[in-house]
Amino acid sequence: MTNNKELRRWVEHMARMCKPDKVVWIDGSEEQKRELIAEACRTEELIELNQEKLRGCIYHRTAVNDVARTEGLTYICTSNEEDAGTTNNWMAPEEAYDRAAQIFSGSMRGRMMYVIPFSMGPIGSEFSKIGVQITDSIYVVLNMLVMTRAGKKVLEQLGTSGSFTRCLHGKADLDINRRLILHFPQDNAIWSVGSGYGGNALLGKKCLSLRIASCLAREEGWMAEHMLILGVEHPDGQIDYIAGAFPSACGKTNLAMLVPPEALAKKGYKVWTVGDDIAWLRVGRDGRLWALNPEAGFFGVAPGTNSKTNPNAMAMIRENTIYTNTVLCPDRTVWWEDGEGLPPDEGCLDWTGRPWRLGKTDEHGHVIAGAQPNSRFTVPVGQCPSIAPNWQDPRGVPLTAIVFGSRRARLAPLVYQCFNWQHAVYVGATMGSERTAAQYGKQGEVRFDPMAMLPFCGYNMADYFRHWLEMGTRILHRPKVFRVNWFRREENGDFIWPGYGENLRILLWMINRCRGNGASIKTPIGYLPTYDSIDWSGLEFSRHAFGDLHAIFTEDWLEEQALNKQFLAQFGDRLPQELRFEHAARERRLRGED
Ligand code: GTP
Ligand code: SPV
Ligand code: MN
Repeated sequence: MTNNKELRRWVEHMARMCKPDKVVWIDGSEEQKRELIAEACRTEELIELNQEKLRGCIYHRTAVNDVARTEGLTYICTSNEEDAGTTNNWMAPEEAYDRAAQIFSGSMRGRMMYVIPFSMGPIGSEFSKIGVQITDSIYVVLNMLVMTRAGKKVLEQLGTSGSFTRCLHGKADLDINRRLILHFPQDNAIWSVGSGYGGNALLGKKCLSLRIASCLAREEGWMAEHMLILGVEHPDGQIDYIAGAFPSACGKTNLAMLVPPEALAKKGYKVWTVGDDIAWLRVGRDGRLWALNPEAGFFGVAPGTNSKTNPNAMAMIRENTIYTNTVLCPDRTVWWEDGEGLPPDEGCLDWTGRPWRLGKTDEHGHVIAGAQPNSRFTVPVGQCPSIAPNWQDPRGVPLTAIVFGSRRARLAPLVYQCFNWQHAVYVGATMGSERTAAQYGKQGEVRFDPMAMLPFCGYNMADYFRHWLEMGTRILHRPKVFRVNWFRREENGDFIWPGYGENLRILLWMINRCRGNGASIKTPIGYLPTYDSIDWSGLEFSRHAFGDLHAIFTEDWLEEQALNKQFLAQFGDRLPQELRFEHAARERRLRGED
């Protein structure tokens, strides 16, 4: 299959350890894909969905304790513990290899070992990175075929001597007590065992394109970020590109596929999708910051997706889509909470495979969700109706603005603009967000998630802040940076802001600001929009509610300052001085001393 000696040796070596019945190279052909689907349907790893209503779609249920990334079992394995930093789990490389090897040993007996050569970024682009993933899961192979550019053409690109990230994955017995997700930045290697879920198992995604890539990016002078990328086209045809970092399940996919409200569409505004999860950022020869989406598919959250919230997503997931952990309806279609219409009364199975109907309760009277809250769809990027025609441009797209967004019931206002790059790095570094179903842990609890990268930065986070500051000095035309929160709530718990398509109004204010227009009010935390600086055409939204969205609760902010201080203290002397300075400056402004 390949003349790349290093690759052949590695695959042989891994096969000796895992002892599969057979090694199968993934070539990227339709024919091989069809055979794999047929095989997985035979063993019930997959269920074929209704081919009239959902052509080319398949369904998969994970093990019940394998429904989200397990950050507690995710490690950065560097010889020096300090290089992983306080926000990452660390394990010495020798110990990590040993422990995982024990689990991998013989774990593929009676199974196939699939070898998937893949490229993150367009094949052949000077910015792309090649990986090769070994796995014993057909479900993982099929996901990788969607999420990356995979197969023979990648081997051709790799040639006889090209280097690649070695990505070893095995389900083993899917026992959470024997699960490890290990990163070896010094060896350009990833070993993941014991999970078959998303970010734990599709190693091109968070493991390679963020954790390993962030290490490379720091050495090579670029950035690997947990960001969506979109383009806003103006009535005159000009397009502004924006990248946005939001923690998991906080709205990247939805914002990336935004459909303009009717009144704004009539004026000639359009939104183009470039990426929904990962952005690789580089300084271009023109001194601007350029963003590339290294992925080829979307792995999106299903619950909450419907034709009102995200019509583009609804249109793209009718074909060639892999559904994971949703409800399975009797006609072999799928359903999820806050999706389209109501599920049938009879014959539905929930994500665990048990009979289920809407409103079903457990022995304590709690409603049982039919779809796992982190259930997902996997779909090729090209199927998105709003996909930007230039999304595969190897250079990426030039950024006008960067957005940090998170989920806060009260503290953060709808939007504000950072004073400058250094202030923005402080705002990003101290971003708190309520935990979602995308990772294990107490839901709703606020945790710090700097630049939405807490679980994804492959090295010491203090050095990551330093890297952000340094990048700022290298970008001649720096994007302006904004902070948003679509999730502020009323006393009764309802969201104040309608969100989704209406978010375009906020993006337009940002772009205006970048062009030197758009009124604002200077506050201790940043520049806030005035009511009249927002285009309200087609939406009745009161001045009063707008005020509620932007109220700054000084007492709360001072409490937050104390938490920020505590959070930053863990980085000790490694924390850039600039952030301490920004912290003190905000404190003074909040206390009215500046
Ligand atoms: P990952 O794929 O985990 O990285 O998440 P993501 O950031 O792409 O999140 P996604 O867009 O899938 O949104 C997650 C949840 O937030 C979904 O249930 C959405 O319906 C909901 N959501 C997204 N945008 C908005 C918004 O503007 N307002 C409100 N209220 N909810 C939103
Ligand atoms: C996230 O959790 O941020 C995701 C899903 O995008 S996963 O691929 O599992 O990381
Ligand atoms: Mn994500």
